[in-house]
Amino acid sequence: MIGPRGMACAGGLLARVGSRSAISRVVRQNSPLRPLPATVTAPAVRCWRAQYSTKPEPPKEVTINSKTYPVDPEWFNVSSTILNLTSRKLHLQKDHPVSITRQIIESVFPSPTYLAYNNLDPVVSTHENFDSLGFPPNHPGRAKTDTYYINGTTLLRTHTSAHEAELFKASKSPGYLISADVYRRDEIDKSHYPVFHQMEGARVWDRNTVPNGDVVSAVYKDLEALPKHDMIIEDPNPPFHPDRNPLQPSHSAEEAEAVGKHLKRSLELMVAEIFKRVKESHARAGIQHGSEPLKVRWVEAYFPFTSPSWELEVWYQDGWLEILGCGVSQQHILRDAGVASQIGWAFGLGLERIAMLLFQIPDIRLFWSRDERFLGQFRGVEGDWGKMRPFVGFSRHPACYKDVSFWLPGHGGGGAGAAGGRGGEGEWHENDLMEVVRDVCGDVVEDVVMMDSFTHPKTGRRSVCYRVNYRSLERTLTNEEANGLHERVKGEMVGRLGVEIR
Ligand code: FA5
Ligand code: MG
Repeated sequence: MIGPRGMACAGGLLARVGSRSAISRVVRQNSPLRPLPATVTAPAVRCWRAQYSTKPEPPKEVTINSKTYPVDPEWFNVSSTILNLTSRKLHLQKDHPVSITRQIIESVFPSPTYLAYNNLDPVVSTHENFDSLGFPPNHPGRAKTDTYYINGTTLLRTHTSAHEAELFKASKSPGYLISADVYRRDEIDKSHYPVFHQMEGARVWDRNTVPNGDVVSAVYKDLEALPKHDMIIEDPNPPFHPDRNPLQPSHSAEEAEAVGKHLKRSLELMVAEIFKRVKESHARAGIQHGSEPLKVRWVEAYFPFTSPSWELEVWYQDGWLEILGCGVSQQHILRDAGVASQIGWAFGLGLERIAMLLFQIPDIRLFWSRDERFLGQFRGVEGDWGKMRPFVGFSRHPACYKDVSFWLPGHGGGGAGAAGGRGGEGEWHENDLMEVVRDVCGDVVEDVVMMDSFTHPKTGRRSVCYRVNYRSLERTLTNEEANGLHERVKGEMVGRLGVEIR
């Protein structure tokens, strides 16, 4: 499966911007590192370790959105690349596609039933992000390899659900919406980015205030009042399932079923609204629509804070794209928030994923672009959705992929986790590699894919091979530039992750 190492650029060699100054420009733009020569051999990388490893000394404290937090060097793992993104708030930028998408979704969940919160702080406690929601102590989401920590009890929220407890407690309206930036150490590909935007929604009914204490009738009455839609949606799932998707002990079957139906219809109406906008914008741009029918499906899911739970997926670019997770809220969250008599649902969706559908944006990195060729296409759309048009991509620049094979740190025996997975080989986790790639290369990497993994039969050491796909959205990368970046990635992998390049 592994291609020859050091494979030449697909097209990069033909690129015409290759010059020394182009290389140093990339170096300066993309990282705080000094430039390395374009080609280095593995042993050389190893001796540069001290010189080029840039794992920065953690600061004593960090200030995010004008609040200052003490740093614990044992926990701190937020790179400056990520810290710099905490101020961007794409969901609030006028005419930004993430903000436009937020507003369209808000229109489907109107006030006063749903109050909108768009300015909640991204720094939360481990209690808010995990404990209050019933995440078990050993949940992988808590690991430093998955989450950006400031200290042992303070982190960058990994999802908008971190605010559920406080908003249920405030209980200002029967429903709420949150939009916010969220942070995850995650893989690199076209639909994942370490900072993205979520929208959370919730709706409750109170047994103490609905007529006759009859929640089921109250929910069905509200369901009846919702508009209908004519989308065909695949949903083979039962309202709950004893093993796969259980009913909560304090809910009757009728209650869970009614709440689940209201939840699904509400979210389907959101999707219907998005697709109505897509269709109109295509018509405006003269694009024929309708040859392929819209495909949407519900699948069963699991979240510690809902049961039963589902995800909604949409067919996009030849695959199922997960756009949201949702379910009937765990009763303990409402009880702990002091509103035990309420029952309801919650959902969390990825705004970029929906914006990608809405505007036909092919790569999640584009949302962070400050390039006028990107931003200019949405100007004037906020407040006038009739101006919406599909995104016209820039010409696609050639990809340039490079492989890196290395021995994982630690000597043999690691066995357990697969190389891409959690645990096993001492401190190794794939997300650490992703972080190094982002730190060194910024947004010029399209994806990083594991190509091969094997364990040496005698020593028990594990070797893996990853392919890094270099492709800028904005310009052509030369083979020379990609080589320079790749060598620096390797140097950092040695210095920071303790791997041994093969
Ligand atoms: C959650 O974050 C849950 N908090 C959602 C939820 C809320 C469930 C309330 C139940 C009740 P999940 O990790 O699946 O779930 O993320 C939700 C959505 O965020 C995904 O469906 C996807 O659309 C988007 N998403 C997840 N990871 C990324 C990423 N790295 N980049 C962009 N979008 C992402
Ligand atoms: Mg999910």
